Parts: sequence; C-alpha cells; structure tokens
Amino acid sequence: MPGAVPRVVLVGAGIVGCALADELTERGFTDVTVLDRAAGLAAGGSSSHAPGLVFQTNPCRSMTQFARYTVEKYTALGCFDQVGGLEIATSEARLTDLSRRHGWATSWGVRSRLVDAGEVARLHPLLDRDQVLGGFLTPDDGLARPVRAAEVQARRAAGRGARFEFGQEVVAVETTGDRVTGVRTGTGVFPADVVVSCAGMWGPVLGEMVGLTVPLVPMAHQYVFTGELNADADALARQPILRHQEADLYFRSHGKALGIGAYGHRPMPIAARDITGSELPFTEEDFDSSWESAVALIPALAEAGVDRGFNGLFSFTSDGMPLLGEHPGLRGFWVAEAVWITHSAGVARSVAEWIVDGQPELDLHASDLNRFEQVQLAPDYVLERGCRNFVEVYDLLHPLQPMQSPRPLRTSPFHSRQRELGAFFLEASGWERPHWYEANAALPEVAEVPDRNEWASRFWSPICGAEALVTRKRVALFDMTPLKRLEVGGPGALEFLQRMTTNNLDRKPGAVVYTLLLDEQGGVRSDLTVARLGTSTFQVGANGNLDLDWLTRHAPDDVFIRDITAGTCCIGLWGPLARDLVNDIPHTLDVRKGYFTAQQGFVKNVPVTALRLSYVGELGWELYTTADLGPKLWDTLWEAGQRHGVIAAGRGAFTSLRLEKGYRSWGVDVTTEHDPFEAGLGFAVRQDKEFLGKGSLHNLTSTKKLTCLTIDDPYEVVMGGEPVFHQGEPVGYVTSAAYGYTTGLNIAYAWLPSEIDDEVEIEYFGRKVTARPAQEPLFDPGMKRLRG
Ligand code: THG
Repeated sequence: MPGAVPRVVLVGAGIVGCALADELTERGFTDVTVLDRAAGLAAGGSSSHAPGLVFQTNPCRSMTQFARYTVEKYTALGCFDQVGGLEIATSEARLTDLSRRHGWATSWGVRSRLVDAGEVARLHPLLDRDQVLGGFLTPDDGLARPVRAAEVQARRAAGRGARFEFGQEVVAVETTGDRVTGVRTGTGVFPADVVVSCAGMWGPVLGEMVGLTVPLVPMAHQYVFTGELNADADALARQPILRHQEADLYFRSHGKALGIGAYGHRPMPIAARDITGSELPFTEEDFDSSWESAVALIPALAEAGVDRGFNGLFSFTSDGMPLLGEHPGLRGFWVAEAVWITHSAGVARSVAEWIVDGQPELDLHASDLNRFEQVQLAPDYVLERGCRNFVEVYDLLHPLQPMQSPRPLRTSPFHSRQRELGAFFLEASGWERPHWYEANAALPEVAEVPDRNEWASRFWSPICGAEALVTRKRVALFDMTPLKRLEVGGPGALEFLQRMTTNNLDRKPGAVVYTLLLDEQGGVRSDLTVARLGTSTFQVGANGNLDLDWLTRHAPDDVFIRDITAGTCCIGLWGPLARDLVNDIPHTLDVRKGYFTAQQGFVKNVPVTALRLSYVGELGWELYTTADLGPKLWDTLWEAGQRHGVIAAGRGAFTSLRLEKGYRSWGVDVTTEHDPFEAGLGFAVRQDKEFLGKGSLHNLTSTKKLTCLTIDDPYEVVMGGEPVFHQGEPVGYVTSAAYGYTTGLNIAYAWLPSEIDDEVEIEYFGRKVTARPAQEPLFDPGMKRLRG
C-alpha cells in the first residue's frame, strides 16, 4: 500500500459508516473518505427513520457485546437516553422465557432483574396491569438518537481528518487483479486501498458491482406515532422502552405521544435495487391487529388514536446476524451491513480492529460475511429465511428449533435409508441431520434413560439416550456427511499446512493429525483433522466455510484447496464391535492399523478412505466414499451389522458421547477469543515448529479456563448460554451441555475463572442448579476404547 496510512473509502454515511469512520480514525487510519449519494448524514437509509430502541440482551454473546459498547459509547457522546428497557409477559410461557433472557443478560454482563406485575405497573403506569404477569428490566438499555449519533461520530472523525462527500453515488468499484483500488462516482474516481460497503439495505447493489452476493433482504416494518396522550411528557420520557413480544410490539415515547413498532404484519420484502427511499407509505390494513393489541395493553391509546405511520425499510438476513468481513476474492473490499442501531458502535469497533489490526477482539464467526454455504446464498433462500426471521423476531424459540422452509435442501446419500428408519431431522448449514431414529424406540435401553425437564426435552427423545448406550455397547452408524471436508494438494501443500496449523503434519502418508488454526493473536480459529493421503495430498476435516475461506486467503499459488463435502459422504462406524462388523464383509482394509491413521481400500464394492478416529470416543472409522456409492456403503455395513446388533444413531447421541469424551466443539466451546491452552487444546500445539499465531502465544496471561462441570441433579439438563455463579457472584457461562447416558453424569462445559475448583451454581429459568468441576474426560481417560 502506498504511503504510511491506507486510503479508506466508506460507502454510506449512515450510522455504520459514521461509527466506522470514527473508530478507524481513532486508530490512526486518518485517510478516510465517506461517500453518500444523499445530501447529508443518515439521510436516505434506515438510520434516518430508526426509532433507536436499544435492548442489549440477545441469545448471542457477541451481539450483546456489540450492544453494550453502543450503550457505553453513545452515552459518553451524549446521544443516548438511558431510560431502561422493559420486556413484559402476558402469558406463563413468556414469563418463563423472561427468566431465560435474564440468564443471558447475566452471562453476557448486562445488568437486569425480573420484576413482578406491580413493579411493571409502577414503571409503566399506562399499562393495563391486569394483563401483565411480570417483566424483565434492563436499567442500562434505552434510546439512541441515531441521526445525532451519526453526526457526533462523523464530527469526531472529521476532526481527525476524515472527509464526507455527499451527492456521490458509487457507480463502479475499481480493481487491479484481486485488489480493490478505488470507487467511481459520477464525479470521478476516489482511489482507495480499503473500501468498506456500509450501504445497509443497498448492500446487495454494491455487492453486485464486485461479484459478491450480499445475502440480506430489505423489509418494511410498521411504525406509528400516536396522537397525544393525556399525560405528562416528562413522565413519559422517563419510562423505560417497552417490548410486548407476545403481540410483536414495542413502544417508546415521543413527547406526549407514543411511538409503536410492529412486527405482527405480513413480511413485506423489497428488492434492494427497487428501493428509492427508506420510508414507504403506511399500509393501514396491515396495522389493524397490532393496533388492537396496543390498545388492549395501553387503554389510553384508544382516545389518542394514530397520528401518522410509515412502513420503514431495514435489512434482514437468513440467520438474523450482521454481515461483516472482507470479500473472499477481492482484497480490500469489506462489508459492514445488516446492522441495527443497537449494534452499530460495537460492530464499527470490531470491524475497525479487524481492518487495522488484522483481527477483532470479539469472536465474530456468527457475523462473518463468509459463513454461508453456497446454497445459503440463493436469492430465494435469503428471501424466505429473511421473511421467517421477520415473522419470528419476537417468538419464543428453542435453541434447537429449526426453520421449516426451505427444507429439505441438502440431503446425504443416506437420506432415504434414514427416513425408512424414522429419522427425526434438524437442519445445520443446509443439511438435514437425524437427531434420533424412531426405529430405535423398541430398544430396551430406552427404559434406562432418565427423564429431564420440559425445556430440555423439546426436540429430544429418550431414544437419543438409548442410541448412545448402544454405541458404547455394540456398534452404530453415524451420518457424518455434513462435516466440512477439504482436499488440499499441490507441491506446496505440506509447507502451507505446516505454516497454517499448530501441530506437526510432516508425518508419513497414512498419518492423521489433530491440529489447530490460530489467528495472528493466537486465538483459536478452528480445530481440524488433517489426513495425509499422499506426499502432497491431504484431506482436511473442518468446521465450516470460514475454514475454507481462511485457508484459501492464505494459500500460495502452488497449493489448491477444494471443498469435497458435497461430492462425498461419510459414515462414522463406531463402537466396540466396529472391527468385527467390518471383518464380516469382504474388504481390503488393515483393521489393525492404529489410532489416528488413514488408509484407502475397499469395503466390498465400495472404495473408501478410512480414518481411524472418533468424535464419540469409540473404536472404529470415519468411512468416506463418493456420493454415488453412499447408499451402497450404508447397505453393506447395515447388512453385515445385523448380527452385531448395529443401529443408526443420531446427533442427540453424538453430542452426549462427545461431551463425555471432552471433545470441544469449535464455535460453541472455543472461539478466537480463546487461546489453545485455556481451551484445553494445548496438546495440539508444537513449540518446535513455526506457525501462524505462534508469536502471540508467548505473552498470554490467561485467567479463565474451559471447565468441565457435572450437575448434581440429572433432571436439570441445561442448553448452553446459562450463567454460572460462584459464592453468589456471576463468574462465567455454560457453552455446551448434555446428559452423559453412559457415565450417568449430567455434563456442562463452562468458561470460568481458572482458580475455581469447588461448587458452583448454574442459573436455569431462575432456578439455581448445583454443579461442580470434574476431572476430564469423564469417559475413558485411559483411551482404552479408541486404541483397542
Ligand atoms: N472428524 C474429522 N474432522 C473433524 C471433526 C471430526 N474436524 C472438525 C472437528 N470434528 C474437529 N474436532 C475434533 C475434536 C477431537 C478429535 C477430533 C476432532 C479427537 N481428539 C483426540 C483427543 O483429544 O483425544 C486427538 C488425539 C490426538 O491428537 O492424537 O479425536 O469429527 N475427520
């Protein structure tokens, strides 16, 4: 890059562009130009009409951290009214759910408390208190003033040298090779080393200029200003912002009137290129039932009536998360879109860190632009899931609850066999994944499975437990097809993988190695299995598209990386009888070849790659073949397995077995916010070689640890995200949890201060559940099963 400071162009002077200009210039990137086609700041897009309600609490930790910083920053800048936030319940189910939200707030560091109906009425005297069962109060939530926040941040940025140019519509993006060099507007070219699209709901249009799918859908959402109430404006201004989720409504005050936002109406998507302004005309008929609910809750509204309303456009994505990151194929072209006011400052801080330091401090994997599978970029998918997210925005959602459509999308070659066995499917990355099989309902082991609380028993069956027990007793087929698989090859493949990962891969062909991807700061980007199939051919078992993206970005010209997931399939054949089962089939494998080895051969008619490893901690192999031969492989194993009592086992059993074995799930238990040692993965780091991120491992000062807990009460199975208390103080949160059927232990992994070695309490729906740290792994610490 020429010059000391990179030239940055931000496209869009809404809240994100302004916040990002501020954060970048604060970090010394002072050569910043912000372009907008409108005549002023926050003038044409969603920021211009956003009502500015900031409820910080979110099931997602990073989203809550974004919001916490927004509150902190906008308060300091004088554009935030910290009136508090109040969510109310008018049904028992919602009341129960509020205690779950209170748990998230506690886990993620947001002050909150549950309040009774009386206190709700005191906080919000306009409510019909007879309807209210209770509430969830977050005193630090409140109202951002979006246009003012944009102005204040723009002024700070301008004070450090940033330029704002209005009336500048970007018509093209200039590139040389795989680098961005600037943007072209009606008046000429603005040269740039870094371009960030902060175009909000126009993001897809800008994306098209650089061949990038920006998977968001602009949707209209209704907002009305009521007539004036017979109330004191000062008193109204002090009332907390209000959510009435059961009626898909939120409320704030505007002087003596109220503003009401509604999500209860039909989804109203619009194509980005058809948008001319962000406020569409009000469609009164869509508001009728929302208005009825609003009047029912706040009777005084009947007299005040509706003064005016509009259908305001803003961005929705297929999973409700923002789109942040760099174009996979065009260096220097970044996106920061689908961002609500709530998260604006936090997102801008993280993206600025990412651009300036190469790595954001927070874990952004759930917001990463490159997280999607190809199939999830189809316009129809983005539209349908975006609409579903609009409909479900306030719904009470179970963490395992899948969206019903579009499904099924990706089915493994075993799908029809699984359906015959009565598979109950959930979806992940577009894949249909069996969670258990009704065909196993008659297993006597079902009777051994303990009962669990109502919440944990949703999307679950005691059959999951029986499948786990049978896996450890006999043998089971697990469909591992959705596991992301990459082929890495070419003359430089070994050197490349050695440089990218922490363990030593320079082993003979036939070796498999468990290894980590670290970022420059030593945070764990992923954990991989790397099988050396030939001198320069490797099969990499990965965690998702971000691994493909990360490796591809770093690969030199003499290395190729191919995603072979869809063209292949995989059966995890695991259990003490796995070897006997294979020996009952004509095959060419060396079934005595040791743990963590790879070999290629035939199982009867099917060519396979067999990896001797197991995420469930049992003897056996991951057997890979091409998709065309999947059904043949399944049938071959199934038939031979009959005399060994083989079963098909699903994800419910899988998760339980992996937690008994202590195997981490990247993205849930471990992220870039953690170093390998505190995550319990130090065994995969070799100090005697060089690798990306190694330099940062020397000056680690860790105070926390991924801790294995067992919960005393087997009935209280938790789900993840719950806060953990030590001596009455919140000290951490649960990541993964499952009942261990074969150990009889109720397991929860949690991030806790490293010194904790005695009893803790997990708060679960307002109950305190006792748990204690345990030696891990809980199952087979001597590795007798796997090495057998
Ligand atoms: N199979 C394959 N690849 C994968 C996974 C998999 N890649 C992504 C993800 N899952 C990686 N996670 C793990 C976690 C643990 C193990 C394997 C993959 C594992 N660990 C041994 C242990 O800790 O005892 C490693 C022992 C060793 O290093 O020798 O087996 O499921 N193909």
